[in-house]
Amino acid sequence: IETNIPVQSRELWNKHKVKKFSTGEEFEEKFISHVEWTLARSLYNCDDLAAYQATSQSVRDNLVIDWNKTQQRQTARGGKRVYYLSLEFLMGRALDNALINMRTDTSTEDVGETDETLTKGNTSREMIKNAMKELGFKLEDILEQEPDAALGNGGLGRLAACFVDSLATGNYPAWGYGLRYQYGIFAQKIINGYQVETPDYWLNFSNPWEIERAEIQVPINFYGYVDRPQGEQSTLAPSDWIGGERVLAMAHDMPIPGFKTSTVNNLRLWNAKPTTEFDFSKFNNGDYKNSVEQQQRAESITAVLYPNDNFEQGKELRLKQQYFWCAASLHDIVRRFKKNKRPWSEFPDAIAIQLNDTHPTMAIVELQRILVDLEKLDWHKAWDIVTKTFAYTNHTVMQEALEKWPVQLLGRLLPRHMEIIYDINWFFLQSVEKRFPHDMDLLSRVSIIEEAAGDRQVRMAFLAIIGSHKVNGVAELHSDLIKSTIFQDFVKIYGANKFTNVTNGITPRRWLKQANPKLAQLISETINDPNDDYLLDMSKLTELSKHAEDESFQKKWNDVKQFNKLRLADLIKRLNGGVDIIDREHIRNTLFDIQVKRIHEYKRQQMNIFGVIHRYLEMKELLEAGSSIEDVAEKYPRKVSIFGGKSAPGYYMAKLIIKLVNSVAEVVNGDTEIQDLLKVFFIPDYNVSKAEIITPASDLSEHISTAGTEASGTSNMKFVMNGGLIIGTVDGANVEITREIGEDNIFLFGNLSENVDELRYNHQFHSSALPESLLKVMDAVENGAFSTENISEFKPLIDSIKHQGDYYLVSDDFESYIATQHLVDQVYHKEKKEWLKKSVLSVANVGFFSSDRCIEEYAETIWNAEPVKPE
Ligand code: NTF
Repeated sequence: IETNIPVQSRELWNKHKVKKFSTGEEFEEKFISHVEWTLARSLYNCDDLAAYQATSQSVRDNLVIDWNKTQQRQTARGGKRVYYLSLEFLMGRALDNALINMRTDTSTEDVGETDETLTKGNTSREMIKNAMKELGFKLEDILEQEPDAALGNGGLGRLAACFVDSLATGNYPAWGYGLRYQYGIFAQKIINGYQVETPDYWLNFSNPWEIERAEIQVPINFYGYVDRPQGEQSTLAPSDWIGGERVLAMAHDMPIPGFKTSTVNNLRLWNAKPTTEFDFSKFNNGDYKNSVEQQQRAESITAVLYPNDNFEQGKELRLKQQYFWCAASLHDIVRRFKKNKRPWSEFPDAIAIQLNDTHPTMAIVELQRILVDLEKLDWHKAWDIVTKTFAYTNHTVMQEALEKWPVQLLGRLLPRHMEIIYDINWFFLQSVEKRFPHDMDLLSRVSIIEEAAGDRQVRMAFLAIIGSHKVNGVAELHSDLIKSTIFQDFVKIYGANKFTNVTNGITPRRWLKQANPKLAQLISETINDPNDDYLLDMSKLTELSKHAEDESFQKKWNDVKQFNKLRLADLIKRLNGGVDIIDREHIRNTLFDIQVKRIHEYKRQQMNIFGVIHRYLEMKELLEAGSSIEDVAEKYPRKVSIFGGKSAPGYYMAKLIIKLVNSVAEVVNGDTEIQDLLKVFFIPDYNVSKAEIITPASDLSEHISTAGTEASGTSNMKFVMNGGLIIGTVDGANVEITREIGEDNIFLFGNLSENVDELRYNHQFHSSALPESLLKVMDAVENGAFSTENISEFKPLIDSIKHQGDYYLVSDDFESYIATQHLVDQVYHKEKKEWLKKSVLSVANVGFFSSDRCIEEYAETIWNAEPVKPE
């Protein structure tokens, strides 16, 4: 590896080499030096926030040492590098995760010896917890000081976060590339039952986890025009793009520690800055204010994350974000490649780039531009390199989420890229025409340019397929669906081998060890794995099966669940203004039924709340008919129905669902007649750190999307990993979860995806009778049973089912949903041993859903990349 330091000086460098702390005492020393030097504070003004900052800085120092060594090692070994391009990384908090993953031992590379005790599962966390105590702080309180890094909307962004954890853990030379938004996903407040969005200015107190790389600044152009040498007509020839607006992309790096390895990878996030160039003509015209304002406009590019999940809005600033990020990342990747002076043809052997959905599709076009315009490669040679480098992951089949950009907008913002897209399309359509002559319909169906009446649009998914060598879906059912629906023609053109499946996964470090320390401890004791090796090899969990029916083990298992339910009850009390709605006395016999995820009609939170209303009405009817409360409890035993999730700010129906949940909660929780048999709560501001409390506390969680709409889902995996059972439709990864854990251990219901088209057709053309149970619920809602001021407030929710074709098929699945909920009640309350057995068996067989398995599959079948292990 190159260096500017003269040979005779290097010895001195080695003599003063920085060292990691590896004992509690060394940590304490570090901590205090950060309080004094980094924060310029002291013993007399170190509050919890300062203690969090100093702890994080100290831990970061350790990570940076390993980060540097990892980068040197990966460069020296020269293996294939993987780049994961994602517009969202929903990281959550970093400190606790670092404490769990980090190795405090001085790595074997330089010292050649390791302190055995420090390589054990949880030792570094325990050590720091004790040291913090000695310093006068409680680790748990310190961890609470950290704001979530909420740079994502939901599943897609959280998947990226789990993937970078697994990439580091598997020792892959892999970087994530994203944007450093100043505002993450908005914070959700619930005011009078309505969602209110407030800005999430997460960088308020400086972020100890980022390393600002002021020296890495990439100029990025927008607008302008294209210039070609005199007489050159062809757009295929090297061309000059004369940009009209220029901003700088500045790098910020976040160290990503692997678990039980000294590999620390990098997540590079770009921040937009004005250039130092100054418009002197404006200035000279006395327009100083305007010329400064124009400069400031640059910062707006990375100001805010677009808050839509499974929906694309098509705003110019969003396209600017996408290109800004793609161009900066590719510039960085190409610069690193060029250092090695390898021929361009070896680019795909050195580099794999994974596109997380179509958001980074412009990277395909940008690489082609770099190769043709700047590096002067022949068009076809360049295109061969491009397609061998990229692979694309699709995360949805829903039309409203598929990206399309107006040709007019794209051509104005990125004129050279628009030419290149036309040329890509031209060669592609020519090849199609050759294989399927005279099929004009096919040509117009697969064209990158959609020629709809009015404005022409660029179909980003098609561009991503054409520019990639592999396309994958995120669960088996979904990967089959994309082949038979939205990408059907492309299967015909490229053959089925280009399309593959990699079922999603989650990291067991955060979602088991960190979120559920009690369960993790019980597991490691039970399977006799004191060093937590099962977190790397989840097949070890199958050992648990042996104990599934052992009564004393079941008791311990249940105790952990009750502990976690109490922890959630505390959170709910705090969020409810200190008012406790959960009867702690009976918490063991209270079923916690949870649905937390983005609010979306396709995810059917409306069906869940209709189910709650149905239950409530039935209970009231029984009481009115003279039943005793004991009799009611017999049929409708204790239950807390918990909701949580954000709606996109402009999504009217989703916001109405939130309001309905809160209105129902108010009525039900305030009804003393039903005593404590039913409670409803909407958890405001659902995010990663709340999920870490909520997930371990579920008895039952709901994954009830209309069949064929949820590509995978990942919270389903999290709940199962924490011993919760699932009520769900035959959709997304629920199918594989069923296969892995066994169909006896999951409550499936509802119509299958192959029947959805026909059911929708029936709704459109025959007014089919709605089930009694649902009509009863709708009547109550329509008659204002849950309305406060405006009786017809919830009418749109009813109408969409009754009069607008019931697109999400609530009426078709409602009865089987209610019947299945009834079965759940029976098993939970009457057959507790059966329930606990199902819970244990679920965890025993959840191993497949570790994101480590996903990453191995991507590495083997898509990237052809190998780990680079520390010696
Ligand atoms: C989401 N897609 C899907 O809706 C989830 O089912 C899936 O688990 C995650 O991706 C992760 O794969 C999107 O957010 C998007 F953008 F594609 F619509």
